[in-house]
Amino acid sequence: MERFDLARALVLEAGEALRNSSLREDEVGCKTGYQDLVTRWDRETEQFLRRGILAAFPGDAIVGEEYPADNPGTGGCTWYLDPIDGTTNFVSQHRNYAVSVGCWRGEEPLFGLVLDVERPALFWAKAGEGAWRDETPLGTSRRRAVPQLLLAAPGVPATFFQENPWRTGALRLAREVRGVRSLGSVALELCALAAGEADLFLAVRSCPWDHNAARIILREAGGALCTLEGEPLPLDRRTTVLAANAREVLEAVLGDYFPAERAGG
Ligand code: 2AM
Ligand code: CA
Repeated sequence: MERFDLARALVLEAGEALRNSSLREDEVGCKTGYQDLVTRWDRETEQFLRRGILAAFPGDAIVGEEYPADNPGTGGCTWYLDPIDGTTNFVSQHRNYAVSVGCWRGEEPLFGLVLDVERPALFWAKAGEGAWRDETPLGTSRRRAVPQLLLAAPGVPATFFQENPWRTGALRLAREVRGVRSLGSVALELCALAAGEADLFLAVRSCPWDHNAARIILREAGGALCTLEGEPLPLDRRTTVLAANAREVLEAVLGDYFPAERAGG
């Protein structure tokens, strides 16, 4: 089986198990604090994905949220796994969470899959072949002027409330766009841009497993991403993320709202 077909089968099976799951309070644990949760389903789902991938492609490397990246790999491909993106939503709502699987060969994107588990809807893209939600082709919105744009911001406290170097620009942007929405899932919010249902995305902290699948989908749908310094998004470390429905919108917002950061100041 090819990597994409394997990934699709694993993601759908993981989603089925999560849809049927129930969670007791004593199965919810804290990582860095009470706002940073992990459940037995995060761990079991990541183990399920890891086992399936390594059984078929033992030389591949895996970077997942819940377990250390212990295998550097010999196959040249790296998989980025978030077993549950939106764990807080999983715990509190049992909806608005995703299974996210991205596969890269070095710096070259291969494919990304993001399953909106409860909808259910599978967002997917193979590099160079467009972006899809199930069987429907996706494209970003045509909105260009800031007052027309809907801003998706998954991490409200970190982006707008806590001190950070981008806060002044983020607050002004939030005031000047059409509206701000926060679903609480980096992967689903980037896919919302791919589907034309939001126009801008801002996160001051996002990890490789959060965005390395959805960024492929967004690029294939016509969108663009970079860091708040205007650099290409790194693959392998936590980063800020600015994403837009089009490259020209990304450049304009970066220049207007985050110019000092871009100049390195
Ligand atoms: P998670 O559900 O996999 O933890 C919510 O704010 C979004 O940001 C979710 O996509 C969440 O992913 C992610 N997130 C939560 N805490 C984070 C952190 N400390 N660094 C980076 N991303 C985080
Ligand atoms: Ca997660």
